[in-house]
Amino acid sequence: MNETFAIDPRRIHEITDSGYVQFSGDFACKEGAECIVYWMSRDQRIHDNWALIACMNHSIKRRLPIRILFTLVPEFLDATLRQYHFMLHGLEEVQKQAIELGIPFDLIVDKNPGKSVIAFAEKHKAGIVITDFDPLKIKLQWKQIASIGLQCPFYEVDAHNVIPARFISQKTEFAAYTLRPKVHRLLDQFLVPFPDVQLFKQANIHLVSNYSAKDILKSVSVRRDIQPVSTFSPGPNSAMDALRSFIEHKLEAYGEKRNDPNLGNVSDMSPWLHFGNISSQTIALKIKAQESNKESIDSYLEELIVRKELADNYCLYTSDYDNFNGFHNWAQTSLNAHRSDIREYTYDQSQFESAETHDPLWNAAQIEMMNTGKMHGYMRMYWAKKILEWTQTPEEAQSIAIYLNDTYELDGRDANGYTGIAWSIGGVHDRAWFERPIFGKIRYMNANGCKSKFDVKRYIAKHSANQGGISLF
Ligand code: FAD
Ligand code: FO1
Repeated sequence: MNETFAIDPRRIHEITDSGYVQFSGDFACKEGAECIVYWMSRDQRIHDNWALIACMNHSIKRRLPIRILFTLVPEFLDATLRQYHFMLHGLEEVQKQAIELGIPFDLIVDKNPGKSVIAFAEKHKAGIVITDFDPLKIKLQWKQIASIGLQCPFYEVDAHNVIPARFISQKTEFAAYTLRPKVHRLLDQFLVPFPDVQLFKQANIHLVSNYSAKDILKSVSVRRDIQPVSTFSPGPNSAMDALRSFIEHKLEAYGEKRNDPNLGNVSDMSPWLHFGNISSQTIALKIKAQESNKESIDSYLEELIVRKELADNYCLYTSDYDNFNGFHNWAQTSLNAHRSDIREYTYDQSQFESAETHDPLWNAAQIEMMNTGKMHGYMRMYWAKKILEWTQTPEEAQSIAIYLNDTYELDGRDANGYTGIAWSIGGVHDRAWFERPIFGKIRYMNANGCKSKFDVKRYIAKHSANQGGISLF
């Protein structure tokens, strides 16, 4: 095949030692190169992946084969066996799909990914290294190390957002209402069908899929007391199955029922979106094409595009996305004014972790997360806000919420999580509400509010400690 695929250059930035430079013109390539490397990280999939499509274009233009590299760190934020099990089984499938296209897929275990990509590029005489976009600090550090040592051009492609995060805004957006008009203005330019990469094939006869998740799991040093869950099966194929099932059975009533944690009338896409097993653009294209309830389609796309991409914007431009300093001034002032308010209840991290508060509704949410690896979205707001109410300081609350979220959620360690917790505890992307103890002007939520929304007793009964299912402790 010799014609290249269409890709919007606004997705692409060159990573230079003076930072990220909006791409223009053609990719430079190192002389005497023997391959093009896709350093895969956030977007763990072969299909509908703009970073891989960019590699294919340069493979075609320069007649150089692609190699995919995944650098596995033995520990990643608060990830446990649960998340590594999901990710590595997903990567087994990704490797198989790469090999179907004749693309070698290497997985290297190294606590310093930046260094291992430099060595890999040298070993395979890479002419270009392309990686995918990720706003988390840890990933920016990895790329910083790589960019210093790489002896070839290094590019980043936003394969995670429908509208590239670095392009849609150059600052922290105040709230959804400031980002939404930009999304709606640009959506037609970016919500476009993906090229079919099946047309791309590399002649590689001796490729074998030689990684087993089981073996690699032995080399990671993570907590193993938090078991894998059977509620979500990993990988791109399962992601597509779940999407089809959502469209068929739940999309119609999404608008009306999505906030009722007893009904589970949500897409459950977040674990696969987090690990990049499916692109939000693929989901958006399929949802938009449905002849379904317009209010449900609109509210789903609002969450999938505006809310999700607002989270990337927050983490990209607010390096304090995981701490108190990231909150708006009004929120910091207000929370500070209530630091010495009496807390009727206070719990420490381990009491929260073992769902031992006085509140059966909160405990049920914690148990749902520990048992299934995914707490219902409505309950996450209540869950985080109660941690603010039952800890001595907002800093402690945020740190406990992040720890629990990133330890037990399959979709944790994600821009959506840091932003969701900052929204709940620090009013980020929210407005000031009338003043009250402890919360100050941060939006308050209580069990009565939940009772007016859904059958709280039923939710508690379903997720109680002595309920059947995986043993908790
Ligand atoms: P659906 O309702 O089916 O939505 C589809 C997709 O839209 C989601 O997968 C997600 O990508 C996006 N989306 C939906 N709601 C939000 C939102 N509020 N913010 C950003 N994107 C959204 N999401 C995570 O992916 N990982 C987390 O760790 C996480 N932690 C959270 C913690 C708190 C305290 C709060 C308030 C929210 C958190 N969220 C997190 C956001 C949201 O709750 C989840 O994305 C959603 O519940 C995932 O389930 P779903 O895919 O079934 O959602
Ligand atoms: N990305 C990597 O490139 N290498 C890893 O070893 C790795 C481990 C990992 C474990 C749990 C988890 O939730 C995410 C992990 N990621 C890893 C990052 C992931 O691919 C996403 O890029 C980010 O977490 C989302 O921003």
